[in-house]
Amino acid sequence: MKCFLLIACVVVAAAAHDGHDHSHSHDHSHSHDHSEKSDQVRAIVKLEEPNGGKVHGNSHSHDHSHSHDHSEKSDQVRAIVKLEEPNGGKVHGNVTFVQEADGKLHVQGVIVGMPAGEYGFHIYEKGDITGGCGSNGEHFNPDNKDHGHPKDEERHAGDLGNVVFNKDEVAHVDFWDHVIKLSGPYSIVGRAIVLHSMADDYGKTEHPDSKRTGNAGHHVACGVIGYL
Ligand SMILES: [Cu+2]
Ligand SMILES: [Zn+2]
Repeated sequence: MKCFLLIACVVVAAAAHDGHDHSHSHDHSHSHDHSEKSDQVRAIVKLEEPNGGKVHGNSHSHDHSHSHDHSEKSDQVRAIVKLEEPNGGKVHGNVTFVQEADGKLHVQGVIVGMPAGEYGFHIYEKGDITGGCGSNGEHFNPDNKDHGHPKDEERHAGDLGNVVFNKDEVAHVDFWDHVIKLSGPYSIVGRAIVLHSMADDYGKTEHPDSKRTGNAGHHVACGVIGYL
């Protein structure tokens, strides 16, 4: 997310992207384009002026060659999300995602503002937070599975389990996930992450919402994941 000389800055998010790459080799025939809604890829953005609103920074134009730069880090893909509670709530935090060489995604960050306890932490299919934290669709679920524990075979890709807040209302998030990625059909970039009001039951209870949402209550804080 770049904020150079801007009053407000944004993450452009995939609102309804299925992650598939439709590469047509027959470029001559476009007459059927967009006839089906399913091929339509859309995005949305919510512009906001950050707290304090102090505009600063310089727009560096690194137009010279970077070909030899980042020789060690060039394969490392990273993303970040700033979680916020809508309407001035106190829950907030930053979480980063680093794609490791073994394919696992390292999820690391700090979230503050919830009483001691466990709270569901999930990726949602849409990056639409125009309606607060409630407009981002369902759990990201490209394989059409039931809700589950992150270590289960049967789980939504977006099921990251619970985060644990201590008595100081701080959660130190630090784990690896083997399903979500930062590119391809399991990419979480452009989608929303949500912190719930209750613990995720991992799809293991008789509650009617258990297999769909983990019965984790409402959406307290959220943010849209963007490349770092
Ligand atoms: Cu959820
Ligand atoms: Zn789920």
